[in-house]
Amino acid sequence: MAAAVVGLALLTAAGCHRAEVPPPSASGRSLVVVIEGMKFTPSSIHVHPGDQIVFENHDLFPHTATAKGVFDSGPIPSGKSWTVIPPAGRTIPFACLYHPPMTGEIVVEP
Ligand SMILES: [Cu+2]
Repeated sequence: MAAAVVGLALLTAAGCHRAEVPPPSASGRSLVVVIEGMKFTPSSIHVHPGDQIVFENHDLFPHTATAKGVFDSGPIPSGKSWTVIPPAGRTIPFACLYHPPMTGEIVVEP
């Protein structure tokens, strides 16, 4: 019983900072793209297959991370994040649906 309580406490402590971010897959890394000041930073992200990208919205209003036909975050509210594992074998341009000048690209390296 005591062990279970300790385990729960550890889970809670580990999960409190970014509870919304799923753990990376066994083979993947986790890279963060900050959305702030109407920009994606970095705007060009190089990843390997299986890596996940976490889009964190630090602005005070919603943005999206949208690559038409590939992925669409939907609105990411202020202070929230959204995670995607991009498909392998291509370069994926993306943008914010609300602010078309906000663009970036994901280069998935072999
Ligand atoms: Cu936007």
